[in-house]
Amino acid sequence: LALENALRIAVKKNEFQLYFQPKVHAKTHQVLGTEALIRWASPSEGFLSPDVFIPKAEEMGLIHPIGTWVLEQGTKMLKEWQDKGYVNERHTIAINLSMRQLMHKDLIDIISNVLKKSKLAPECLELEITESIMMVNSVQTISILNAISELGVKIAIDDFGTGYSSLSYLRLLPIHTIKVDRSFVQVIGIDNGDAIVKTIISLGNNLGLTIVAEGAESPEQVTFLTENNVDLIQGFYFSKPLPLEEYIKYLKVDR
Ligand code: G
Ligand code: G
Ligand code: MN
Ligand code: NA
Repeated sequence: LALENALRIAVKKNEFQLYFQPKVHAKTHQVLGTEALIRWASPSEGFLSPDVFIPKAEEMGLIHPIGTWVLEQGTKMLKEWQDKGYVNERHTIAINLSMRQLMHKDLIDIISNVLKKSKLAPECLELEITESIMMVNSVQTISILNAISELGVKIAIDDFGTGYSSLSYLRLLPIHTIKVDRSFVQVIGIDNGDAIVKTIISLGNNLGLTIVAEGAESPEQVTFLTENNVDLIQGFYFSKPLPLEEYIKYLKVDR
């Protein structure tokens, strides 16, 4: 109950912050995109992980105002970085969508509105949906994803490889990117980890998808992923998620 009250206050007072984690081009290490990750330091509850408060916000229906704020703030920030020349016009921002957000009747209007308001090119916005959501392969999911795609917005499958879902959705739906789950990246060099990662990458490449590897922490992992033709790498090896000012500093460093 304390958490619920704190969350209601947090929405009212807007106690949230976005952090940004770079996605770098594997071959050149150029920063080509960022993932926006919400953070909440509650005056009463302290720092809480989104793993804890996002499911709570879903239960309470508060995910919608929170999710809309993330979309507004994220698109606004990226447009500002583009206008200031910190990043180029093709730099993307990835924003996570929960199940309830995806199913919300106003989602398409909300996305159109934030694009209009921010003046961000739709192609620069990527929405991350977990593979487990794709398992609910309903008519509704398909029509929502098609509508998002028709706006020009890209769709990424987050935590790819962990959802045990049928692969047929990759062919049937407007998917642009797969994000190789970090549990696979972590087993590079261990047992059959290499074979699994190579297989996921070639699956993605054969389907013409952009492949992002998540959770790369070591130089060995980065080398392996690059040699095996991953497009983009995201992970602590390059940077942890950073608050706005630090992320801008990161962008300004020549690489
Ligand atoms: O950033 P971190 O590893 O703490 O994120 C934990 C989980 O919270 C991840 O699964 C991530 O996708 C999710 N998450 C982070 N930010 C957001 C957000 O803005 N919206 C939603 N729906 N999930 C988020
Ligand atoms: O579920 P999702 O992929 O959206 O979660 C993203 C989260 O993964 C980020 O919040 C971030 O904290 C975490 N993350 C990003 N890079 C690394 C990494 O290299 N190692 C670990 N352990 N976690 C990472
Ligand atoms: Mn994600
Ligand atoms: Na993930």
